[in-house]
Amino acid sequence: MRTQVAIIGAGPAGLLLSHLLAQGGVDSVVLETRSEEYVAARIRAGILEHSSVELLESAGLGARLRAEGDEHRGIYLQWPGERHHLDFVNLTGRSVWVYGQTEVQKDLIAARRAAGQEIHYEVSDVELHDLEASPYVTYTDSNGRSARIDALAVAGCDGSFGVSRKAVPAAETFERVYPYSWFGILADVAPSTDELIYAWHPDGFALHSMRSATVSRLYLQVPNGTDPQFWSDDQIWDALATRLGHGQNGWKLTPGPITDKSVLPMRSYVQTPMRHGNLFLAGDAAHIVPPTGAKGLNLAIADVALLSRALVARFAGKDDRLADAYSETAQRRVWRCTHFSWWMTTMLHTSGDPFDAQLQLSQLRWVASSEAGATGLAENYAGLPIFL
Ligand code: FAS
Ligand code: PHB
Repeated sequence: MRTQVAIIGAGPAGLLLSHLLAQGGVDSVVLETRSEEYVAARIRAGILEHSSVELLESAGLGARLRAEGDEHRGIYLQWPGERHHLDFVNLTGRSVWVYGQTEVQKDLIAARRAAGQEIHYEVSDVELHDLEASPYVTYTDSNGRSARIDALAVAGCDGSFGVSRKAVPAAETFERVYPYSWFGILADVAPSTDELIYAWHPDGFALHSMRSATVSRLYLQVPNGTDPQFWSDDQIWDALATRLGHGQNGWKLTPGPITDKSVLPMRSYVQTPMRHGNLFLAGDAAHIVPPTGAKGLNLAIADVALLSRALVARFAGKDDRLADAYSETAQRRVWRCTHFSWWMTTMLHTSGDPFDAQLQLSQLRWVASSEAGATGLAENYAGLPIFL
């Protein structure tokens, strides 16, 4: 098989890249280890920042988002006895949208199918070869047959457990593992809030998010290694109620049937460079952020926006300048989002250390009371323009 770009991974990065390349007249083939059903159903991110929504709309992928998504002006910061709304639109003119990653993935799968995109699911033994000269990818297809794709470039969009990041020799890596995890639940109950509540509490962080008017998404800070089955539904709702301020100023958290439980470890990871010869990394293949800043999916989208422009210029316009600058350009945003996600995480998650607790509460009071502090959070959360 021959193509211009061999894309490894059919998550949001891989599928959006194939979509944007096709719009630029560049053909690609996508390889994915999992089944289409599995990839479509994975429960992950929930927030699209302003630039992501603009990009998806400009790519013709915004119809269902606008119809079924929910535009939010901002978030609430909560701590015992206090709750403050940060209005991103007043502060920065930019909003965010609640639209689950599963929905983005379904829209991308539908768009790629309609375009006749070649996606090979349930492949295995993917290996990258001759990346500095004439790259090719070998793999075993879903029928157990050996196969090969010759390409002009390879896009590593295979996430944090893929093969692409390991194909970059002498890569420099940066990692910070946090001493806690997120226990996430989906519940068939209307959200008890109109916008997200990020709550600091001595018992630990909690987040009230949502997926729709009838489905809530909530998270609890738990120790690493927590077994989701260890917590009863009542214990989960009790802890959420305590941490989110149930009963404070008449506010109530309404519990409901829990339909999914998962524990997500938290780490920051950045690998540089994001290019080696004709291999380009995008999304979780190159970086991981703790979900506190709602940046994971949005950063993948931003990488792909840059990479697609670079590869279209390279193949359609015979101009290598954007491709040569890709890693450095992408890393500026990667580190901005990595810092913001670390800052939100360390400000909101308790460590048990009383000195830390006072620092965290002081930060929260400053952000909630100072327009400069609130604007700083709003600018980063609602997101900076993709093409800085
Ligand atoms: P993805 O991991 O989504 O996709 C990579 C794809 O490559 C996968 O489909 C994988 O099967 C495939 N693959 C792997 N190895 C391969 C190989 N060798 N060959 C072919 N294919 C291969 N972000 C948030 O902002 N908020 C959240 O709440 C949040 N929750 C998360 C929960 C979990 C459990 C995880 C793991 C991540 C979460 N994230 C969250 C981050 C997440 O949204 C990622 O940022 C986003 O999925 C990145 O998209 P991709 O880069 O496409 O990587
Ligand atoms: C989610 O809805 O899954 C979500 C929202 C905001 C975050 C993390 C996760 O910071």
